[in-house]
Formats: sequence, structure tokens, C-alpha cells
Amino acid sequence: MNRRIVRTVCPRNCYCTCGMLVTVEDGRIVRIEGDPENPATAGEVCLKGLSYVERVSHPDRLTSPLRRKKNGELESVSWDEALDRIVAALWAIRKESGPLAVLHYEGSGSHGALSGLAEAFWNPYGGVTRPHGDLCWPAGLEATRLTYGANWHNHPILTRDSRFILLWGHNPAETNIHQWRLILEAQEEGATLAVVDPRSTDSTDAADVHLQPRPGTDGALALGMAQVIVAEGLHDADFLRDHALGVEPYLECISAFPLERTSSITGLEAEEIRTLARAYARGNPALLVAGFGLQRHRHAGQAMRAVALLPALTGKLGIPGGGWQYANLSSHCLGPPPLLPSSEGTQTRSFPTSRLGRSLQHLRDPPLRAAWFEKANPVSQHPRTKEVIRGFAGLELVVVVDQFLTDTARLAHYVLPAKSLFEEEDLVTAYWHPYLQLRQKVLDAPVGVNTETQIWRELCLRFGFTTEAFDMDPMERLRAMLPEGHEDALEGLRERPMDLSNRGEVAWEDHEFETPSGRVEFTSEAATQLWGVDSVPSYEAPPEGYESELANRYPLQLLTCKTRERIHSQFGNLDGIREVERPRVLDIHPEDATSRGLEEGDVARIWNGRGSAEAPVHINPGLRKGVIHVLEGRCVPDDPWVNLVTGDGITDMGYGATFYECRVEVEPA
Ligand SMILES: Nc1nc2c(c(=O)[nH]1)N[C@H]1C(S)=C(S)[C@@H](COP(=O)(O)OP(=O)(O)OC[C@H]3O[C@@H](n4cnc5c(=O)[nH]c(N)nc54)[C@H](O)[C@@H]3O)O[C@H]1N2
Ligand SMILES: Nc1nc2c(c(=O)[nH]1)N[C@H]1C(S)=C(S)[C@@H](COP(=O)(O)OP(=O)(O)OC[C@H]3O[C@@H](n4cnc5c(=O)[nH]c(N)nc54)[C@H](O)[C@@H]3O)O[C@H]1N2
Ligand code: SF4
Ligand SMILES: [Mo]
Repeated sequence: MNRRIVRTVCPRNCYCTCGMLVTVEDGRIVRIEGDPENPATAGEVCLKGLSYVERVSHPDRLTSPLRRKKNGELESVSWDEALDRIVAALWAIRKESGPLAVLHYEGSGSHGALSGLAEAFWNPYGGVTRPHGDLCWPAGLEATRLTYGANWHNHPILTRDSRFILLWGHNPAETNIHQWRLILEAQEEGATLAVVDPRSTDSTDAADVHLQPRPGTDGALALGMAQVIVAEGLHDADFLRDHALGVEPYLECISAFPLERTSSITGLEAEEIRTLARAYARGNPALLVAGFGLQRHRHAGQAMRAVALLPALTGKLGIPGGGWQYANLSSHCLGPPPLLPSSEGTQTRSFPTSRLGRSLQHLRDPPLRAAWFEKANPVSQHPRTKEVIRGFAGLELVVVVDQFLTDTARLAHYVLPAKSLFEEEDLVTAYWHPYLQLRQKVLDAPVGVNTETQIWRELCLRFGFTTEAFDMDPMERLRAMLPEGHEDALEGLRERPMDLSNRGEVAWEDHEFETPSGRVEFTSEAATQLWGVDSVPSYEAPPEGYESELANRYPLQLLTCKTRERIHSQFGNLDGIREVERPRVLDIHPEDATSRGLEEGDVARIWNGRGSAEAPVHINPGLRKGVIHVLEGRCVPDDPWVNLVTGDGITDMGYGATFYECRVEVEPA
């Protein structure tokens, strides 16, 4: 028997970015384990990681290009047939309408540095339309950048040193299992765990304190907590004097949030707010970890700024076990792929990604005629699904590159089968730990499957563009993307993940911040200039919040969050996952259910002016009353289709999406 073990990395859009050891026997993957050389992910992978054994050779995996017939059915065609037809259409569209009539969209289905190779086609094509912003996290990134100058945080393992951990809009028990392990270890050592989340989750189940504010009111909660902290003298006056900018206007801003007002906005008891403010300020060391949940709302950036300032107000930065955690981009150090053709003279145009559906239909000069989607399933994952589908219907050419026949692939004119993570080498960065990792190739792609690199090369060949960027040795290409001074790191990366940032384990230990002033910016002129918001992190009521006019017609707020055994629309089609995963239900508070005549197991219709979706009812007393929940991500056709009702709002900074700002009504189906 031929048996080997290859070190590689899971490239999912997941905090963990686990190092993995893959055992191959006679050309088949038989076993996956965590790589003990990655100190953050410590030799473990989740069930999704283990399920790659099933996923990579799943019978539903696509191994031939598909073309839509006139009657709407998809039929197998050869690669030559598919690519020749796609190229003929792209050629004609460019000639008649210019390159901007084509959309190139890359989702988050797989992360890796090679995605930059797409430029080697689009640059000589003359440019392309692309979305800007992100469905995921940009409001929080921008808020952190404006406040501290950069997105990074302490090394994850220092979580163990914490004695007070405040999770804010974050559910790491499901979305970051390795952070969760470290939190539980800190708790065993005596740390207190507090969580701010309108829902009860696996994370809140383990918490010592759980506050359940109205969704979208976190900005007010943070300002109200700050008001308590300052009124009680629990702030760090020395830190503010030496390392902060614009404290006076901020103090004025928080003075408008006495406890009674904060309580009435957030729907929390004044005493709960006071107790949390005191406990956090006195925690030593105290760590504040913000998730992405609280920034899927319209005023997300300002809310995140207000929350992000609490560690600075209380002098908790630059300390093991303390600090601010949102995203750590220390491993994002790579250059673009080498030998890309020049982008000089190419045309570009973009729209906020949240608006995909409406942009597909309404962009002008030129209108969009074709769209190319890879590593993306927008028909499941984008808000306002009906608009997305309508947008697709008006296009002459939709190409989808994916491993499975997803909701999006089903609507394509051409589906091109995609490689799996094991079938091409790449470099993978993370957003929680600081390690750059080498995704070593484990297997050849199955017969009938081409990598994205090969697909772009084939397009270049057919257009007569240079293929130089594709023709170099794959490992040499990766080496050339490494940062200066680390060109030799590739050999080391074969053996272990590496932190090339030279930044040390404790973020801002020297209290030198990368903001324009070099200080923590409590007041940010850049925030006003770039985004037109107040220079202080003032609070505004959410446009689809409980006080809005819409709330009269749609009294419930729908949250659509993540779950442990899936990543968005991935994994839920595998038997190994379906056996153990959470049911796809509508969680509703008992009082909200009773007043609508709904009982456990009934099928409910969730609706608003944008659309409707159905799900079986689960009575859940753990929710804040007035808030309902359905898991996001449609992996199989009988999953609830929640994005039929979510809105395509744009966050106040970063061009993010506002999935959780969604008023609905619910009734028996
Ligand atoms: N297993 C698994 N892990 C994942 C993912 C996955 O799909 N599955 N996805 C990955 C990706 S792409 C992302 S973006 C991250 C997301 O990781 P998280 O930030 O942990 O997840 P979310 O589910 O977006 O939101 C976290 C919590 O915020 C709460 N929340 C919603 N609105 C509000 C609000 O207004 N205020 C407050 N305080 N809380 C609110 C929700 O109830 C939810 O429990 O997880 C990553 N990890
Ligand atoms: N209602 C609601 N909607 C949401 C969210 C929410 O909280 N609520 N969360 C949002 C967030 S945070 C995110 S990040 C987005 C994620 O949205 P997407 O990025 O679209 O998410 P995925 O479903 O993870 O992956 C898309 C596709 O990539 C494919 N894929 C995997 N590997 C490869 C590969 O190597 N090559 C190619 N070509 N394809 C591959 C998968 O098979 C999958 O079909 O969803 C957003 N949508
Ligand atoms: S999905 Fe996340 S937790 Fe699971 S193996 Fe991949 S990186 Fe690790
Ligand atoms: Mo995300």
C-alpha cells in the first residue's frame, strides 16, 4: 500500500484556518487530523474538516462542465465546447458593449492567494465590473482601523490569561471552536465570561452573564457603559492623557447616555448595564471580543467604534489576556502573483456587493450582460434573493465555477466544475491567528475537473493573451508572493505554519497606534471625511429597528446566523453532517408564538415586503422576545430560504451588508 501524510490547511472562510495533516492511501484521502504544529489550532479540526473525506469524492461533485439547454435543463458538455462558447460570448459582449458589461464576482467559498491570478485574464480583456465592500465584516474592520489604525490583536493563546472575557455579538462556540477552547480554559482558571447577544447560543449557555439587548442597539449600550465607567471613575485617566485623541467630545457624547436612556433604547435593565460596565472595567486582565453579528446593521461602523473604545477607555490594551479582538490581519503579508499583465488603461466600475441583485438589473452605461461567479453562491447568500434571480434572468451569460450544483449553479448558462482545496497548492492567510500557511497539493484533480488557474489560462489562450503568469512553476509563483526578507520561508512553511509579521504576541504593547495621530482616536476626523458620520461614535436608531415605522407592520426582528456544522451553503449536503447538525427551524419566543397561534412543529411563513420563507417552528424561550431566528445558508433545496426576506442595506462604513436588520411578521403557513 502506498501511504503518505501531507501537511495542508483548511481554506474556508472560518476564524480557525486550521492546519491539517491529510493521510492518503493509494491515491485516496482516508484520514484528516489537526496539525499540532499550528499553536492556535492545536492539532484539532472540526467535523467539517473531518468531512472532507466524504466531500472530496462525493457522488454529487461535478466532474464535467454543464450547459443550459433551451428547456432550462443542464447537460454535460466538453471543456472545449464550454470554453469556446463562453469565449465567443465574452468576445462579442466586449466588442459591442465594452468590458464593463461583464461582472466578475469572487465569493468567500475558499481563501487563497492564487485568486489574484484572475487579473491575468481581466487586465488584457480591458477590465471588468466588480463588486466592492463585502457581505461579511467590513464595518468592523473600518471601525477598528479608524480607532486603532490597524486590524490585529493579541495572539489567541493569550486568551487563557484573561480573567474577564466579554463576547459581544459573537458565538465562538459555533464559529470559532479553537477560541472557544481557550475561553473555556480561562474560565476553568477562574475567568468570568459575559456575552452580549439577543439570542441564547452555545456560547451564552456557558456564560456567567448574558445580556440580551434589542438587535442594532449596541452603540447605545457601549456609550451607556462608558458613561457608567467614567461616572464611577473606573476609566484609566493616565492612558487617556498619554495615548488618546479627542476624549472631550467623546465624554460629551457619552453624557447623553445615562442609564435610564440606555436602558430604554436597549431594552435591558439599568442594573444589568451598570453591573456589566463595572465588572468589565474592574476585570484584570479583561478581554473584549467583538464578533460580526453586531455589525450586520445599518449603523454598524459607529456601533463598532463605540464598543472598540471600551478597552481604550479602561486602559486594557497592550496586556496579555486583555485588549480588543475583532480581526487579526497579521498574516496578510503577501504580494500579488507575479507576471500579471499590466492593468494600465483597463476600465473598472463597481457597486456595493450587498446590492448585487439590483445592480445586475439596473447598472447602465453599459448594462451588465454577463456575469462570472466563482467560490460564491449568491442565490443562497446574498440578500434580496428575488432581485438576484431577476438579475440573473436578464443576463445573456452566467458562468458559475463550483464543486456542486448549488442554487446559483442551477441558474447558470455554464457550470464549470471546480477543484477542491487538496488539488492545488496555494498560500492561505488567516483572520484570527497570525499564521501564514502553505496549502500543499495532496492529489490531482479528478478527471474532468480543472483548477481556476487552468481555467483562466485556457481563456487567455483562446483570446490570444499572454499566459506567462500561468506558465511558471507553481511553487516559484508562491515564493514570489512572499514578503521581502522572507523569500526562503516556503521551505519552512512545508514543515509548519509561520508568523512572518515580526509583531510579537501582544498587540500595541508599546502603545504606538497606527492612526494618523499615533493615538487611539476617540474622535476621528477621518470617519467624517470618509464616511460622513459624526467624528464621535454617536448612536442612531436603526432604520429597521424596533422604533421604526416598519416595526408597526412587521413587529419581529429576524436574525439569520451561523451554525457549527456548516459554513454558509457548504457541507450541509453531506450525510456525515446531516446526521448530527441542528434542525433548520424557526426559533421563536413562546409569547410571540402563542399570540400568532403557532405551536412546536407547525410550519410558519416568515414574510415582509421583500418576500417570504417557510420553516418549522421551534419554541425557544432563550430568545429575546420580539427576535426570531433561522439559520442562514441553503445547502439543499429543502432548507429555509431566508435571504428572500433580508434587505440589501449598506452599512455606514466599509460597504457591508445589513442582514440582521430585518423586520418581519410570522404566521402559520
Ligand atoms: N461553523 C461555522 N463557523 C463560521 C462560519 C460558519 O458559517 N459556520 N462562518 C464564518 C464567517 S464567514 C463569519 S462572518 C463568522 C461569524 O462569526 P460570529 O460573529 O460569531 O457569528 P454571527 O452568527 O454572524 O453573529 C454572532 C452573534 O451575534 C448575534 N447578534 C446578531 N445581531 C446582533 C446585535 O445587533 N447585537 C448583538 N450584540 N449581537 C447580535 C447573533 O445572535 C449571533 O449569535 O463565523 C465564521 N465561522
Ligand atoms: N441571511 C444571511 N446571509 C448571509 C449571512 C448571514 O449571516 N445571514 N452571512 C454572510 C457572510 S458573513 C458571508 S461570508 C457570505 C458567504 O457567502 P459565500 O462566499 O457565497 O459562501 P459559501 O456558501 O461558503 O461558498 C460559496 C461556494 O464556494 C464553493 N467553493 C468552495 N471551494 C471552492 C473552490 O476551491 N473553488 C470554487 N470555484 N468554488 C469553491 C462552495 O461549493 C460554495 O458553493 O454569506 C453571507 N450571507
Ligand atoms: S471549517 Fe474552520 S474549524 Fe473546521 S477545519 Fe476548517 S478552518 Fe478548522
Ligand atoms: Mo462571513
